[in-house]
Amino acid sequence: MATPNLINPHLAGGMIETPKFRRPRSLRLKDGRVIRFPAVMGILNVTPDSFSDGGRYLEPERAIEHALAMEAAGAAIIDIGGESTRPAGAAAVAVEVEMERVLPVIEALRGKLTVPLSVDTRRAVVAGAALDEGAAIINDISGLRHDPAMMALAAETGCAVVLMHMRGGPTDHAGHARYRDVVAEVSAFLARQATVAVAAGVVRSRIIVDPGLGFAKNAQHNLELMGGLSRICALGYPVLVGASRKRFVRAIAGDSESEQLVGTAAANALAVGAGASIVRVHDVGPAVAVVKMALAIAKSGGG
Ligand code: HH2
Repeated sequence: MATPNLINPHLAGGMIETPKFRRPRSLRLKDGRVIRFPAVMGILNVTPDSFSDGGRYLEPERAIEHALAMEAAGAAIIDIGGESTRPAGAAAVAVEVEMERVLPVIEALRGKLTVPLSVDTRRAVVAGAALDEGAAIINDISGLRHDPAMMALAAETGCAVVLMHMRGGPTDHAGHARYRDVVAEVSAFLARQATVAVAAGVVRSRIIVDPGLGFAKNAQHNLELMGGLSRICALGYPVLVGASRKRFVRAIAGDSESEQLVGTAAANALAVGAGASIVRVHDVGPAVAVVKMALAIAKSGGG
């Protein structure tokens, strides 16, 4: 008979059900390539104004070089974006500008890069052109809601999608950071949006969900989402976590380069420990080591 554990009721042998989930092992893309989890996604911002690396990879040659370096360092996905979404009121770029930034780089990487490319965009024309050039994943910070054509594009092409939670748009999301229970509200949104996507024809096994750290969330919300990540993982979709160098990490761990790196590493280790499948990072090499270590602990059978 189960003996109630009076110190921690959650350990009361079988009396209280805690959510059970297993991290998905992998995701198979339409072209047959497989992403094994947990995986590191390397950030390639082809922008002049991204919050931490704006301007560094605006030249196509430098962007291409950086993508290949991130692959060599162990990135399993390269996420290319041509529009900054930083919270300090990022300026929306014209669709032509976004295309001019990302398409030549995607085209140049075809045949050179073996890992899949995701395109970080809210616009269906950009995503469609990127998929035509060889991208395999749409990473849409609006969760396929900003552009009415995005859902149909994802369904028709059979690509993988990242559905991220946010409220408002890139310029005004900070004003929407109000929740009663941020973990419950974000989980409910992600579950609902994934269901909507499946109903629209998006391949269920190619949906990745993302709590959207820093998007319509203050530091406390981000911390609560990190602390409650296993509840989001329990939805059953691979979970992507983008904590890299974000403001809440810098506010807590410190603003120097090494403090940002270590703060990001701590967040990523805990994310993988909680069941996350993908960490989105600027510094791929350190993140690969962190993921290996966190996975080894998670698989140890201890505890
Ligand atoms: N964060 C940023 C951009 N895209 N996509 C997903 N799925 N999740 C995230 O957390 C996420 C994202 C913001 O970071 P960054 O790309 O470094 O900056 P910027 O938007 O200024 O280019």
